[in-house]
Amino acid sequence: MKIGLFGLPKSGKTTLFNALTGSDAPINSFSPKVEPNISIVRVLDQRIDFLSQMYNPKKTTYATLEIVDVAGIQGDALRQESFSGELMRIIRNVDALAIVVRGFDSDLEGEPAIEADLKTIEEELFLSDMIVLEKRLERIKEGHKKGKKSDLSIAEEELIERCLAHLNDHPSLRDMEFSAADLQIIRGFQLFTLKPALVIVNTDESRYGKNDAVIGTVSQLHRTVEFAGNFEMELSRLDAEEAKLFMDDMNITESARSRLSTLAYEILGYISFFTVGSDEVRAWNITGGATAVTAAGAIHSDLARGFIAAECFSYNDLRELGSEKAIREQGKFRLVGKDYIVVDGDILNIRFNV
Ligand SMILES: Nc1nc2c(ncn2[C@@H]2O[C@H](COP(=O)(O)OP(=O)(O)O)[C@@H](O)[C@H]2O)c(=O)[nH]1
Ligand SMILES: [Mg+2]
Repeated sequence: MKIGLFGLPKSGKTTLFNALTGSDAPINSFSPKVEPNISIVRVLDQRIDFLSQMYNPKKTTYATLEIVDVAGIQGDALRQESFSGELMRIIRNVDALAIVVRGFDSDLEGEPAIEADLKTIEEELFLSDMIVLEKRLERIKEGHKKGKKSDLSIAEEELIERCLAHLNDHPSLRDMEFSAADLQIIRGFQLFTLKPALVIVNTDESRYGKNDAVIGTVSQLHRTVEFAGNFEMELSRLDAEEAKLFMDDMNITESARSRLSTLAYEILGYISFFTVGSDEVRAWNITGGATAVTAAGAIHSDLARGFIAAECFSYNDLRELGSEKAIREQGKFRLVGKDYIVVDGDILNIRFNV
């Protein structure tokens, strides 16, 4: 799961990157080159902690989150330079966008302008999608002129024209309806306005918790979360106990990383299932609504190919009843087929034969 921090220069993206990943990337750094900060972090999950204690495995593997922060160009550079093609290319590959907006006073820009900044960013994403679609359409049409025509290229042409028409009077493609075939084509374009997105209002200690009105407005468009970026960055450098004291002080109940991962799962529609044993306790991500055979495939393609059945019980039952033995005795241990829809917190053991 890859999340890209995206926002205007000096909105605190790198500060947040450090807060979320415990990294030490330079703040306020300008670089003529687009150098992404990339870090892979554990998705904190108390369920894995519990399972690891219970099974005492050789190895415990958490789900991971890859966070990408792109150092843009100097703050006073022209707007189109801040969103250079290279930056856009890096960000285009992420699974979800975390749009960062400045919610603190800045020496240069003054008071926060959360809604206006968000609008600027949305316009940028919109324009970038328009350009991608137009370029692609141009290429297809050229190909057609040269006689390079296929069912796929005809379908693409038709779909792109429909998208561009939609964008004529809509701010994004999010509210457009797509068939399964459309989606298959359009996925390859990695369009920004189709990517799951959340908004991070990056505020400071004095404003934290006082942005409810603007967050309410922004929430109508995107899932929104408020972080006190600088403060959270300092927190990430403390040990857990110290951090807890400061968090209580600010009324922060959960670390920034934990809140971001929860939201990311939500906007991506992901759920977790677990595999357990003396070798390894491990968390896996799949899309909600996925079947047991898809879950098996997430572990290894052989498990999907040779799928026979899955042994299944739920984390909550295990937590409540205390052991696998009790689960069996209470009739909570099930054998499910390939069409079983996996539920968040399922513990699976795939039986397979290849
Ligand atoms: N007051 C305050 N300043 C912040 C916060 N987050 C970032 N800044 C400041 O904003 C400036 C730009 O931060 P940086 O993380 O480099 O922004 P980026 O350009 O979006 O990566 C730096 O001077 C930071 O110290 C915050 O939460 N509160
Ligand atoms: Mg930066």
